[in-house]
Amino acid sequence: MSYNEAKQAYARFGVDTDAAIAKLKEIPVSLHCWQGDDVRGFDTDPSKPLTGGIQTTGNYPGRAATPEQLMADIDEVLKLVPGKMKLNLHASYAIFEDGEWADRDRLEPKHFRRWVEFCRERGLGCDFNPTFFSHEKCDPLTLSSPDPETRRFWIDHGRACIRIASYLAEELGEPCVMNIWTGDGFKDVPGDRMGPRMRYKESIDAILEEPYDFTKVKPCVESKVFGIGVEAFTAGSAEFSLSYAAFNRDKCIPLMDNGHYHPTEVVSDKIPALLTFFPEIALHVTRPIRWDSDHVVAYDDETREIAKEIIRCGAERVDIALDFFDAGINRIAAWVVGTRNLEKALLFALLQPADELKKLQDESRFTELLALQEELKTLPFSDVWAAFCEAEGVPAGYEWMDEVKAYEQKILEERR
Ligand code: RNT
Ligand code: ZN
Repeated sequence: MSYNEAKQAYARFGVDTDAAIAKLKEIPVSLHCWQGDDVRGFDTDPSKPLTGGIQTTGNYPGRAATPEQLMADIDEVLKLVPGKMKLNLHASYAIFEDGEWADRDRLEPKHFRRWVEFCRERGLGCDFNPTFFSHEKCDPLTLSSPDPETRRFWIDHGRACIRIASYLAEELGEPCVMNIWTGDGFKDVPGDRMGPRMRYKESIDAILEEPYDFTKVKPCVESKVFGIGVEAFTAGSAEFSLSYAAFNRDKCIPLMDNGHYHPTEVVSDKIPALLTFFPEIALHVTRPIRWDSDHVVAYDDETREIAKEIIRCGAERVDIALDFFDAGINRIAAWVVGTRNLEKALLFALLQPADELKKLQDESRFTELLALQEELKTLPFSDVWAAFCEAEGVPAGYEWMDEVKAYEQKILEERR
């Protein structure tokens, strides 16, 4: 079928495909740099383990080990994904020049100068994350540690990151979402739950005392139910993080990662729940399998449901970021598949006759509501997707894989 026929098929349901494509082009999605190197970064010894309750599994060859390699890999991904991207960096991706090195409490904007150049040349905005893991100062706690010196170090890190986030926003002319997540927690039943929570709260308060313009720097607090090695307790639980954000609405926003809840909970449903009260929320889109496994985002029911809620509630109120890392398959392919899938889900959502569906529900016409939603699933979506990809200058179909294979042969295999 051609795009024109697809356009007519959707028009019969009152959906304007041109408008959907135009809208999708304007919705920023933050591309996480950490898929390229298994969340290693450049500021610590790469042979040391990843800590903080997260884990990458697999050792597919070709991991990016230098800033140049990671930048080249990101460029390869950008060639193959449609849509408006931002880059999402972690503090551990600081680039030190001339043999200089700075610990995390001493990081400065200049350590991200090359990332600014990278983003500017490609017209990308940039988001940022303090890195409260994979570091010797995790005792293993960070912001909730009972040791004031440990807390001081990590508070200083958070404050340094606010300054860096301001710099990124200023230089690139787009707001910088700065996400606070720690793996603070315990493997087994704690002897004290309140202490760590109170310290965590006070530490985040101290970080947010660093001055910033909330229209440009958007600190978030990301919650989590459990992690590897921190199965029994996490300081930044859902109730803690949400309450923190609610009580500090004038200076931070809540972030939901859809891998961070009990397996039968869905983030799609939580989006309008939070947007009832918060002007803006942030998301990490991932795919949990039985746990927070951070599999590559699939074009599955929950991803589509998340996308529908983003679109229906207003994409301008949701900061969308990707957060997955698979070291068991070609990392570039993993990035491309997951990112294209989120874009597909957003397009699918934009191609829903939202007003009609709402009307059917409000008029209690539930038979038609079900029937119509099922009918929409088999409209010629792939033709609209192809038109979107074409307009964005990226391959529409599986031919993108040829490009990844060629890159693997030419570049990745050289890294062995
Ligand atoms: C971990 C959190 C966190 C990290 C990144 C690397 O469970 O989801 O967002 O994945 O910051
Ligand atoms: Zn996350």
